[in-house]
Amino acid sequence: MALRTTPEVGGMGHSIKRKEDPRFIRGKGTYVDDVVLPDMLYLDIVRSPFAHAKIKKIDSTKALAIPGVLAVITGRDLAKYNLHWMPTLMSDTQMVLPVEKVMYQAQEVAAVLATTRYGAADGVAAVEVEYEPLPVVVDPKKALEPGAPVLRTDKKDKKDNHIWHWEWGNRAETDRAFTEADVTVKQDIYIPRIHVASIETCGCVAHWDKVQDKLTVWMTTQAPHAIRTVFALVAGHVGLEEHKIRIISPDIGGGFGGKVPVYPGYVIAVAASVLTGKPVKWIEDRMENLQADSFARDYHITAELAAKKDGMLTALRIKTLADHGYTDAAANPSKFPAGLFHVCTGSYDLKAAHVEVDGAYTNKPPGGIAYRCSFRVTEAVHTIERMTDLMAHQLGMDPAEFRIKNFIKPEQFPYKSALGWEYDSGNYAGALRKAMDTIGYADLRREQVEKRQRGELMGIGISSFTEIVGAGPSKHFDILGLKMFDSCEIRIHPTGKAIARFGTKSQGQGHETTYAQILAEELGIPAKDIKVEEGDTDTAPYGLGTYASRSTPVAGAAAAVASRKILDKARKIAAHLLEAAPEDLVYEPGKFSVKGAPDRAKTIQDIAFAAYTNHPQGMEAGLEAVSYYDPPNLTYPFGSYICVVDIDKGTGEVKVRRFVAIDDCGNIINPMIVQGQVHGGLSMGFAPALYEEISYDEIGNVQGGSFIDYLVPTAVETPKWETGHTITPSPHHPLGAKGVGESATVGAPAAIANAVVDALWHLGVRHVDIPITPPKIWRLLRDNGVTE
Ligand code: MCN
Ligand code: CUM
Repeated sequence: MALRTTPEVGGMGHSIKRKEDPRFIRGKGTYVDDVVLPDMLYLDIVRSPFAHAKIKKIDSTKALAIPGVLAVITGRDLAKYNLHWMPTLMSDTQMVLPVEKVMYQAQEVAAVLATTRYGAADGVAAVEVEYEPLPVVVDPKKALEPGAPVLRTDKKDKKDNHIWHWEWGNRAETDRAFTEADVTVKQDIYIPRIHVASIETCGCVAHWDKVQDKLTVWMTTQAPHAIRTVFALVAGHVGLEEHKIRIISPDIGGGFGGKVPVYPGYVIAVAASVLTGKPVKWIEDRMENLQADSFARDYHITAELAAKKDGMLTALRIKTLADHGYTDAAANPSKFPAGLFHVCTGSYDLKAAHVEVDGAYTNKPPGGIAYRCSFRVTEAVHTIERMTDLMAHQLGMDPAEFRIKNFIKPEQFPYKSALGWEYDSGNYAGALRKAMDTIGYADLRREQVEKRQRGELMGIGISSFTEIVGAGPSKHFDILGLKMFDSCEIRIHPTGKAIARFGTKSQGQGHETTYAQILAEELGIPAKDIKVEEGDTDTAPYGLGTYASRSTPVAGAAAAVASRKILDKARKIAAHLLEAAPEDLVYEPGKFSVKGAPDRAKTIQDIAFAAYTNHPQGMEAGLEAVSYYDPPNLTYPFGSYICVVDIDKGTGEVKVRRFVAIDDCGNIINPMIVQGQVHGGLSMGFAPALYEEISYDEIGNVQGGSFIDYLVPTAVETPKWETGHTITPSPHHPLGAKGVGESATVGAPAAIANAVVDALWHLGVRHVDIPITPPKIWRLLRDNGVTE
């Protein structure tokens, strides 16, 4: 996907042409930064060099002297309208701009509004801020110690940095199972902070049109309707009511979860447009994106697994400390502060489990957001897959056979897990055996034995993950109280062409293709005659957006249900045209015919025309339907991944020699798109396994704030993926489909980590935290007496 250069930054002749060319006023470009409006102003942001500091003074004099700089906006300016704080998606609060102090490095401090992008950037450099540094809390464990500086001094009654305690499962039963176990394993696992690296960073163009009394915001958001509601809730009191707000999410250059939250830049741009009456553009740069936008993971986990001598697993116990940065801005369903982490019993028939999570505030940007995660399922899967592997090795059993022995069996579905989830369908051994056959598992184990005798380090790692996607049954799933249904509205025009609009928003997942396929299949209208539209709140039906791989499970189901509503009416019109009873008609996609007389038939196109020209008396005209689909359950895609690694004893470098991924997402709508999703997802699982991590030094300086330090693997490092699938339909989804968008990212890291530990087990290595970097492995080899 190519990102267009910004016309006004492009610099050369063509940019001037583009500016003057009316086509580029909401013209040819397809991303937010391509939106260029007359008289548009530019916003750039002053950011804090300190992780925790009082703001003593903000001096704008020099900035305002720069030609083209119109204003410097501070927290005090926003405070006049009570817009300096806003709610997070987890009902915590976050600053739009600070009034008293900053809480993390790179936090927004003030914003500069100028007539050009360069002017705004020069203005940012000229704003002088006087800070008084405060003690910094980086480590969440230290944050919870008595005497730690209390960070959220804005919360009147807050006396510590503890956000919440959450636990799930049966503690007594679990403890009993541990007492009765023959073998137990225990492991600390840290899953570090990482950050998505979408090609396109975040940004918006906000345009308050006084004449129309309407705010239009083109913005990089995965959830346009929810954002509109949040804007109305935050700014309704200053006249921005929901019907006056239009959010347009145009093409998005990758979301991966990072474009779910509301970032301060959006809100300041809106405020600036309302105040000036002019359109305002804010586009963050790469470093701002990496340093200040919300982060994923950052879970400090202690896990324990119990088993009987014969290798039957009995219980799982987990304690986790979640580093949420300075505010809990996680994009989780509101009832689940740790997301769906409690799917951590994974693919195994565990009788007892108990999980506890504590959230802590630290001087870091908001954490707990997203990186292709399905609401903390990456953390859950990494934990259970590492622990299962540890147990298998501890018992001296083959990790594949050990898994097969402990899997939930096909006949146990629908399966109620010890932590309360009802898995819809699965055939875990089927997927694992297929992966083993594809990779040649038995031969690889023989090769490993030979290599080990020669002193070479080779490992084989497995991850047999279960995903949980498609939030959600609205009984349990909401975000800020908004129930997590999703929608599809279909209108069939008189000539038989159609438009279908959805509450979701593709960011590269190919919804335009796959939704059209669903509709074509159901209605018998060729896909090329169906226009799929998403992302405009003025036209699309309300929906909660695209994340947590919910589009197929929820909006995809809505497409099928809405189609079937259309067919109900189409049948009546066909009966009228054919002078037959509706129940005497047979339907095959695109055509109703009279039972026993196949020549007496009407196509969907005939019926569409009749719906506007010749519909039965008493029936409303038109051929339209809408479905707001509330799924009865989540869908549980799964898969088995096997990976072979070779480790260089001299450098500690891990090379992924082969990686076989067998995925099962139920019925597949488009095999090529699913394969693309799996390839991309595997690459985004490979990345944190071996490369990516954002850490902080002791005074909260971010390490990894640019692509020099934050290592995103390129095609050169990334292995060749060998993919395949099995098909176990979801029994409750109208198409038997399950989501797939995040499966591979959720499942892949454990396969790689397990392969590395498998290569080093005989040296006494029991665990390695991701990212598994060469220095980490080199040190382990040195400490275990292996050097070259
Ligand atoms: N699909 C299919 N058959 C199935 C399941 C899915 O053909 N049984 C197709 C779907 O129709 C859709 C695609 O695969 O075109 C992904 O569908 P789904 O699993 O429903 O996931 P979503 O569309 O809801 O996408 C969200 C998911 C998430 S949460 C992240 S994070 C992620 C991911 O998608 N971000 C992505 N994949 C991404 N891919 C791209 N290119 N860019 C992103 O930002
Ligand atoms: Cu958790 S990343 Mo996706 O859900 O947008």
